Amino acid sequence: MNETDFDQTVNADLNVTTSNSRFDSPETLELESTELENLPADGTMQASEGTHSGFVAIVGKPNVGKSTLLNNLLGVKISPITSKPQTTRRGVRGIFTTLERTHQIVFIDTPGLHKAKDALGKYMNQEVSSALSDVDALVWVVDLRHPPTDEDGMVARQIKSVPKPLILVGNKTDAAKYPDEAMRYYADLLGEREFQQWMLSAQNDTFKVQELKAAILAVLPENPFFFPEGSASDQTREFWAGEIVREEAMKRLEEEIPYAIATRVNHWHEREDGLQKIFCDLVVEKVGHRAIVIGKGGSKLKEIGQAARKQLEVLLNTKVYLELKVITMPRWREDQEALRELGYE
Ligand SMILES: Nc1nc2c(ncn2[C@@H]2O[C@H](COP(=O)(O)OP(=O)(O)OP(=O)(O)O)[C@@H](O)[C@H]2O)c(=O)[nH]1
Ligand SMILES: [Mg+2]
Repeated sequence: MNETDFDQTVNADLNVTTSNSRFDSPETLELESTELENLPADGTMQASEGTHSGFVAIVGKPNVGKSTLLNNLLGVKISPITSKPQTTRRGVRGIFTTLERTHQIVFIDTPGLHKAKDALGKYMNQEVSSALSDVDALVWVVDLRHPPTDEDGMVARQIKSVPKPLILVGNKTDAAKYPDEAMRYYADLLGEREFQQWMLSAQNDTFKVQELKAAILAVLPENPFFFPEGSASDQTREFWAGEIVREEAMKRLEEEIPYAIATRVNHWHEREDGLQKIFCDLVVEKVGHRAIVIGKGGSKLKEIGQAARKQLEVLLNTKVYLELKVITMPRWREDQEALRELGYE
């Protein structure tokens, strides 16, 4: 999309509606679960001879740049990115197949491993363990601006026992004062464990990120492809769009509120002229939070909605109508049923 196309689309209407009950949202609407691309071809894997493929988990503590790295490895926005820790909540797969159709990497972007305080946090850490339970290679991302913390120690302990090729990626070299020293501290946490190491800026070093991808391709075992060629992710388009809305909301909210927000796309309608009509709930935990998310005269919600719609329009390369509805689900982060309803299961 060029600059002119973009200008034409930003003026589309934005509808903002609000509500304060978890029961008055259109939860009963059926999700049209159209995949962003395609789901794994279960039982129909392409048994091409001599292909290499595998699952590669991207792990690390929160906020080190795992999702930034994934998006840049793929050149596609798969995962949300914010400056706030614990942005990624669910393991998300991003798929890369070489043009020659000889290799396929199924990356798994994982939530940051941390000391969980609630059921959501436990779910997030569980997502990391489950990603690690069946991988062919591991990428451990660390933040070279700082020496390791307890949380890095937790990650190192978990990955040390996984007997698969390990690549340690020291990230944020652009902003690190003592990257070499920091890298040595992180490497020390791995003890005698064998690993390759890379230092780069996931955000800026396009060339190095592609070199890293080549290094990952080189360690893939011989396997048939797990996903059809052309697949980009295993997420539904609804989940993916909800993540874009959550990203824009998290960026604009402070203190505990970003963590108490969830999003859920209830309905997605594609009009004949190509307009994508997306109806999304923004879930908060408290009535007080609801007021902040809406803002004076609806200003904050409008800002979130406009930014999310703009991003969706660019990423989908088409016009988008986005309707946001704020609903309150008290203590949803502690409520297993609510977590399931919100896609965290
Ligand atoms: N300076 C600098 N910042 C970076 C780099 N890579 C990522 N960041 C920033 O680090 C912050 C966290 O990035 P994410 O990609 O969301 O990190 P994450 O590890 O996925 O975080 P969680 O999902 O919360 O675990 C964002 O503000 C990014 O813009 C980098 O190479 N240099
Ligand atoms: Mg992330």
